[in-house]
Amino acid sequence: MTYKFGYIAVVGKPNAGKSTLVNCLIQNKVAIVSPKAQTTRNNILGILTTQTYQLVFIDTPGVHKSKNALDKFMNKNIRSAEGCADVILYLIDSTKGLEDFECDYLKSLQQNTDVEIVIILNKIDLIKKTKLLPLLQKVSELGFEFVLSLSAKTGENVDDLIQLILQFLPDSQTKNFVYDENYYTDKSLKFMVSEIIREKALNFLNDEIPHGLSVNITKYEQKSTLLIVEADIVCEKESHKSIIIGKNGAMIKKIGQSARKDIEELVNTKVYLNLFVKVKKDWRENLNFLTEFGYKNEDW
Ligand SMILES: Nc1nc2c(ncn2[C@@H]2O[C@H](COP(=O)(O)OP(=O)(O)OP(=O)(O)O)[C@@H](O)[C@H]2O)c(=O)[nH]1
Ligand SMILES: [Mg+2]
Repeated sequence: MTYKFGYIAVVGKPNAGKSTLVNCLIQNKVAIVSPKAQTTRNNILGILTTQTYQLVFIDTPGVHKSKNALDKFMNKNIRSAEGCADVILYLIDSTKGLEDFECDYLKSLQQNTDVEIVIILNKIDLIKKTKLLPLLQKVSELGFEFVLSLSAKTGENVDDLIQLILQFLPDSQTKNFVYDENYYTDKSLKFMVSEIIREKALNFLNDEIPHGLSVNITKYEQKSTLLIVEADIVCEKESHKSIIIGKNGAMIKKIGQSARKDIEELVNTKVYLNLFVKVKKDWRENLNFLTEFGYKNEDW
């Protein structure tokens, strides 16, 4: 029997569907998803293990220009994922097409890496196949050989992607898996709990609070069959705080109820969840806050 192992970086613009694809590939939810741009902030590993291969997908934050310290942290994550990958998947939202800045990004990626880059035209469930032709043309003009169209949401063509990735990875006579076969992510349950709360907040709140939200777990205690979690939802303005709390606390209650349900499924025990809302002005610029919330670069 021969075995294969590889790291696969999943990159692309915010909202292209990277986290949805990683969840679909590993058939487990490791990364939160929302219609808002810049949902993912940390690199998250999604690990797919079978008898004969282990594929480690690195979900990354969306490629964007740095405006603040949090953006720099996110962009550094993308570069480190590209640096350690055996294969790079570049996701494009087919309904949006390819922007000029993405073409520049892709050209520099081609020049700076030796590994195979697969271009993925995602969200094909939303678009007629004939509408893909101009995009396919543009991608081939950029000189990319491997292009696959799929839907991360419905799973259409996702098996083909796995087969393509496997072709790029060398065979090994020994079982060269790096991760324990029982794990499907590198992240702790505590991290995933904080992300679930952030996902619910992002999904329930409208565009008035686009990116400036963070979740900080202040208490995480397992008491026999009950997990006690206390967390701060941190925003940047007093006006945002009122929106998050909602009329008579209705919004925070909705976020809490929905998060508790998902957390209970994740940890498989009853959960007591208590949420608070805190204002920390300009926290995305403040290195102390970023470190406190787990967004830390080694060189800070
Ligand atoms: N219809 C459809 N929607 C999709 C598909 N893939 C992703 N989406 C939706 O697109 C939105 C963004 O998806 P995410 O997976 O959060 O995108 P992302 O690339 O991880 O975004 P960031 O983390 O912000 O960089 C969500 O509303 C998803 O449900 C797809 O194949 N079809
Ligand atoms: Mg994401």
